[in-house]
Amino acid sequence: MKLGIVGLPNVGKSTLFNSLTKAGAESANYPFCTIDPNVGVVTVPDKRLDVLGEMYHTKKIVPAAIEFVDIAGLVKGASKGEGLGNQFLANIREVDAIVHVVRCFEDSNIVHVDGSIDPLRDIETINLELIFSDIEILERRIAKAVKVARNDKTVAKELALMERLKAYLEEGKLARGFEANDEDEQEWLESYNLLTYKPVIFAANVTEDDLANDGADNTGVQAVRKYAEEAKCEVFVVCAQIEQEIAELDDDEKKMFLEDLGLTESGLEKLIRASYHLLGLISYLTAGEPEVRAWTIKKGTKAPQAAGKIHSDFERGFIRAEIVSYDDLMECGTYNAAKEKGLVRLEGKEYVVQDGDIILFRFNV
Ligand SMILES: Nc1nc2c(ncn2[C@@H]2O[C@H](COP(=O)(O)OP(=O)(O)OP(=O)(O)O)[C@@H](O)[C@H]2O)c(=O)[nH]1
Ligand SMILES: [Mg+2]
Repeated sequence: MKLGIVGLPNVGKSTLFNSLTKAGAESANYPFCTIDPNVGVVTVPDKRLDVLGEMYHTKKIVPAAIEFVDIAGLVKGASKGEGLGNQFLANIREVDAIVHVVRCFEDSNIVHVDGSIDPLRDIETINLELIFSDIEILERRIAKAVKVARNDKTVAKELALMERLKAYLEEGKLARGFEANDEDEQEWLESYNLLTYKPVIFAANVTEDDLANDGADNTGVQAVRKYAEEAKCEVFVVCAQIEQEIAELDDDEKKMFLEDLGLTESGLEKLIRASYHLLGLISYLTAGEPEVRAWTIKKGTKAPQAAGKIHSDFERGFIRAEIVSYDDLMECGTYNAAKEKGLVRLEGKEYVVQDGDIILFRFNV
C-alpha cells in the first residue's frame, strides 16, 4: 500500500512523515521547506504477529508495510506555477490513497501561507489544485485521442467520457463523485490515476491540548469532520509535533507517554486503521518456523486470489486452504488442539478470506 501526503506549505506534512517513517526528512518553519519528494516505508504494527512468532519459535517476522510519499506543499495557483508549482504531484499519481494534512493548530510562530487558520478554505484550495492537475492529465489524453477517434468507435466512446469528465471537473467537482455509465467507462475512469479519484484521509494537525479528546473542542476539527463525513473520507486527529517525539521512544516509554496524554494509540496506529478502513483492507497471516507474516488484501478476496499475493503459482495451482482463525488458535493454545476441536477448516476456491485467518495453502503446478 502506498499513501501520498498533500497539503499547504508549512502545515506539518514532513513532520508527520518523519514521525511515521523515522526517515529524517527536513522540516522547518518556512513554506516550501520540502522540495524533492521524501519516500519512506513503515511496517504495520500487528500484535498477532509477535504472539504467533513466539508460538512457532519463528526466525523471522514480516509485518505488512506502507509506503509514504511526502511532497512539496501546494498553494493557490500551483497549477499555474505559483509556489513550487504542481510538478511534484506526478510523484503521487500511483498512490492508493491520499493523506491530506490540514492545519488546525494555532501557533503564531508558525507561518500560515494564507495568514489565518481556516481548515475548510485550505481544503478547498488543495482540492482545486488537484482538480486542475487532473484536468491537465485529461487534456493531454483528449488531445491524443481526438484523431484516432474518427476511425475507432471504442476510442470515440472513451473520448466522449473524457470530455464529460473534464466538464465535470471544470465545475470544481472531484472525480470521486463522477458516475460512469457502464463498465467500460468505469474501467477507463479507474485507469487515469486521477488524484481527485483517490480516497482521502484528512490528518487534522492539532495542538497537544486537543489530542486527549480527539479534537472535539477544536472548531477547525469539527469542520473537517463534517466535511469528511459528507465527502465519505476518513479523518484522524494528530499532533505531528508530539508524534515526532513519540516516534523516538521505545515501546514501553511510548505506552507511558501516550497514557500521560490520555491516548490509547499513536497517530501512526490511527492512520493505519483509518487507511485500512477506507480502502477496505484486511490482513491474513501465514505462520511457521521460518516465517510469520501478514498479507494485506481487499475485503471480499477469495482464497485463490489471496494465495496469489504470496506467489502467482499459489493462485494458478490452488487446491485448497487450511485455515484456522487467530482467535480460535489462541483459545485452543496449539494448532493440534485446534485441529482436534475441528477448528482447522479446509476451504475451497469460493472461500472469502477473513481478517486474522491463519492460512496454509495447498497448491500444485
Ligand atoms: N505548533 C506546532 N507546530 C508544528 C506542528 N507540526 C509541525 N509544526 C511546525 O510547523 C513547521 C512546518 O512543518 P513541516 O513539517 O516542515 O511542514 P510541511 O507541511 O512539510 O511544509 P513544506 O515542506 O514547506 O510544504 C515546522 O516548524 C514544524 O515544527 C504541530 O503539530 N504543532
Ligand atoms: Mg515538507
